[in-house]
Amino acid sequence: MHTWAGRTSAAALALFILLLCGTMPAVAAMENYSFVTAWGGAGPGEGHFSGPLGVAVARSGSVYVADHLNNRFQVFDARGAFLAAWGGAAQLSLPWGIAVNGSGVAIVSDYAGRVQTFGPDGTYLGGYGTPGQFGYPLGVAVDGADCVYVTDYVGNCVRKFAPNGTLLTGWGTPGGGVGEFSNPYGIASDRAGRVYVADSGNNRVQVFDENGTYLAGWGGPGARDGEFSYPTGVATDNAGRVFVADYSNNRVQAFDGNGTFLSVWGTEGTEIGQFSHPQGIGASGRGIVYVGDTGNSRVQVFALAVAVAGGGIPADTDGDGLFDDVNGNGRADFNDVVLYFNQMSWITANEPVILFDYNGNGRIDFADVVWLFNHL
Ligand SMILES: [Ca+2]
Ligand SMILES: [Ca+2]
Ligand SMILES: [Ca+2]
Repeated sequence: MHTWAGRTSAAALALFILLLCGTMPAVAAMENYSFVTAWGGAGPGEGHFSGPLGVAVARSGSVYVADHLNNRFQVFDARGAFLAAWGGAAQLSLPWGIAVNGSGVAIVSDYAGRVQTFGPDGTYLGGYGTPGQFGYPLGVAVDGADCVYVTDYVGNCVRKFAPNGTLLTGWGTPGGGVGEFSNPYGIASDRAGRVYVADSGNNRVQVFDENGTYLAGWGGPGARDGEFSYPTGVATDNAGRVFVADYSNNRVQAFDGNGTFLSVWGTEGTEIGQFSHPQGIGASGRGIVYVGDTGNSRVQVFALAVAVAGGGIPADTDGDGLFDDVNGNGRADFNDVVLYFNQMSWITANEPVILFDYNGNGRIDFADVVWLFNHL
């Protein structure tokens, strides 16, 4: 009798699972971003901010932040350790946008209408554009060829410069039509050479090729998925995702390069994962996002973690920013060590390495397996 009942239950369960699978509606892939770490706090000291605005990630992985009211920019490692602060009131007046080219040169826009460049040691090098050329240079981006793109917030246009500073082209006029702008704010370039502009006053993102030909656009005013309320920062990761700081909605949205909605996170507030009028945004790797959480005087970091070998979404069980629960079952245990050891190549190829590089040497290796085992 007992056996019969057990068989019936198993059969019912199997049937239930079949029915469940058969009737599950197709749901668009939605990505989940996890909080990794945050740093900052209000003030003039090293590692503190007074209105962090533009955020850029260098090829080295260093994170550059335009520290607006402190008239400087600061450099951090990928986890937020302070490396340097450069500029100062004699050199920068309320810096806004920032980008870093392939040689580690920082390109910084400021309220005085300048786009200035600084070497990897902070030395002032020169600039882009001529005095008075910009109404209000704001967003700065650099492409794979080290060409520089600048949005002009009041001129309602984009200008593109060669690495040597020669003006190559420009596009945009005031308005709400295709290719027109209303206070263009952030700008980003992806690996395919596409240029993304946060067209803040039109509550949309517009995409252009490297010569300014319009390719795509998405958005509209509102607070639903894919809508914006004054989008400010825009950034791309190495896999072509587009991240937008949605200023008045106090959130970040993620899209693919054609505007397909992938994810959204954040509400207004001061807690972890909440924002106060975020403006700057930078991205690196596959889904690692650095947000200039302006009103909270901090940078918050988020990353896309995906399931490893059929497990759940990996997680950080103790809040140190390292994902020790590799199989996503809610705890760090020996199964995580085994899975990690068996999937090192896959993790390297598919996960944000920063989350799984326990010993911080920049790669996934056996030393991390040992670290995870010892961490149990
Ligand atoms: Ca952890
Ligand atoms: Ca686990
Ligand atoms: Ca490692």
